[in-house]
Amino acid sequence: MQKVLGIVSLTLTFCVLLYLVLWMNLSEHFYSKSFIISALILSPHGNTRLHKTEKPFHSAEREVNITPIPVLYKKNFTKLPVWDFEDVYLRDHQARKPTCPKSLQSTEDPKFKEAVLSDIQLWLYKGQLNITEWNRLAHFNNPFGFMEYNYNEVKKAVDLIPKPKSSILLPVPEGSKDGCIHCAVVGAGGILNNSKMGKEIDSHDYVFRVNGAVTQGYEEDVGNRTSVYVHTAFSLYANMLTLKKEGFHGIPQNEGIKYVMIPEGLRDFEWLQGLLQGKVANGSFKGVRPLNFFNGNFNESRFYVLHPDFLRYIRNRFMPSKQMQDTNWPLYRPTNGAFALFLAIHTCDIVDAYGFITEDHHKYSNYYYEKLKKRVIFYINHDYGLEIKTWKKLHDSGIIRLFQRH
Ligand SMILES: *[C@@H]1O[C@H](CO)[C@@H](O)[C@H](O)[C@H]1NC(C)=O
Ligand SMILES: *[C@@H]1O[C@H](CO)[C@@H](O)[C@H](O)[C@H]1NC(C)=O
Ligand SMILES: *[C@@H]1O[C@H](CO)[C@@H](O)[C@H](O)[C@H]1NC(C)=O
Ligand SMILES: *[C@@H]1O[C@H](CO)[C@@H](O)[C@H](O)[C@H]1NC(C)=O
Ligand SMILES: *[C@@H]1O[C@H](CO)[C@@H](O)[C@H](O)[C@H]1NC(C)=O
Ligand SMILES: CC(=O)N[C@H]1CO[C@H](CO)[C@@H](O)[C@@H]1O
Repeated sequence: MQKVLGIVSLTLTFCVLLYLVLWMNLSEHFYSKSFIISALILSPHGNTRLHKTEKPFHSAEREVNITPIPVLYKKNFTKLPVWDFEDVYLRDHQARKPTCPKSLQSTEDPKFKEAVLSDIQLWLYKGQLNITEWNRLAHFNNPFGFMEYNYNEVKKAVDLIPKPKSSILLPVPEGSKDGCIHCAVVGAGGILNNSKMGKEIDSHDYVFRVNGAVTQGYEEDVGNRTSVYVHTAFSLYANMLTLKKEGFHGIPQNEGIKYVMIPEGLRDFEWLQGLLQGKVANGSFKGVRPLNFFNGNFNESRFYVLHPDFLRYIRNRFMPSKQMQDTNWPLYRPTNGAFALFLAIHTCDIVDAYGFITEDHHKYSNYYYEKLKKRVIFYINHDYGLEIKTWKKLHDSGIIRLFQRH
């Protein structure tokens, strides 16, 4: 038996190598230097050390007549493939420059300072996706890129996404005394049950919420304001169906609210096309009218879609999981709450996190809005142990303040 397994795995390895060699030859006209798969080395801090080539990835000479690269398939890789341009991200020249002396961006924490890119491109919108960009992003699995997808399908959707008037999600509030943006990010953790944190949460300049952001009936514990609502197509759709009796009658509607979508996979691009054109034409949400979920409060100028580069940067530099090293690698991604928290870290100066997972999570219910205590459900596509450690570390190093109970 072992012998057979050995032969099978050898053969598989050989096939993958052969495929890569062939593919490298095919794609040589894109990259002067062929890519190298290097091992992803996780430092104890959680940062990623990646092999880098001497040459930057974008090179302007090869813009003419290029076509999308041949499709790469997740199942041809037994662990996360790491390309030499893995850790290269789009940057935003118009990124916010904090005016706040106490901004978390000016932390002395050496590990954080080394990892953070304060001008990382946050948003994906029309015109950004051309073939050069596609051929870079098609190397990364969703939601970190477009591996296995079709250029025309994704491009059709991306080219409908309105370009934000400004890269800056949240302005420094008028009349601010310290020039700082104070944000609360509220996860759904059961730790908030009976916490009486509502007033404190609402006293921030801005309140981020995510997924099933039920507030009605839980105001004392979680507050009632929402300034930024972070979601995926699935989280909107599923929470609307399942959380009605918990008081989730629709997504938050506060005046001026900003909606931020995490494009999780192809179905999100299908959803986006439906949102911006009327009805979803294909896929899991076929026939759905996404606009209905916004109860007439949808406004293109307050709608944002996160860029796959931002999501990959968060995974690579702050939340690389051991799961990326096994065959289930394509499943792993940080939770929507994690992306929301890192979005706040990149758009606010002072960030307080509530309802995020802690070491003592077994003491609390899974979600704050549950009537009966339920254990925290660990889904295979997330690494909860890593999230616990990450929030604790950010708290201990003074980057964020994490709500904990003892
Ligand atoms: C492709 O898009 C990227 C990112 O938006 C941009 O930097 C680059 O100049 C574009 N290339 C072409 C040929 O339009
Ligand atoms: C939140 O609650 C406060 C006080 O209970 C109320 O004055 C305010 O209108 C509520 N805000 C929203 C957005 O519901
Ligand atoms: C989506 O539907 C349209 C029209 O029905 C069709 O032309 C297109 O190929 C479909 N795309 C996918 C991905 O199925
Ligand atoms: C959309 O939001 C912007 C910015 O808040 C506002 O100026 C505009 O009037 C809104 N449009 C509609 C149709 O509500
Ligand atoms: C919420 O907290 C109250 C008071 O501590 C407790 O009685 C209740 O069981 C908790 N609910 C859940 C779902 O854990
Ligand atoms: C080299 C190799 O194994 N290629 C395979 C990658 O996955 C696709 C789709 O499943 C197959 O068609 C290829 O043969």
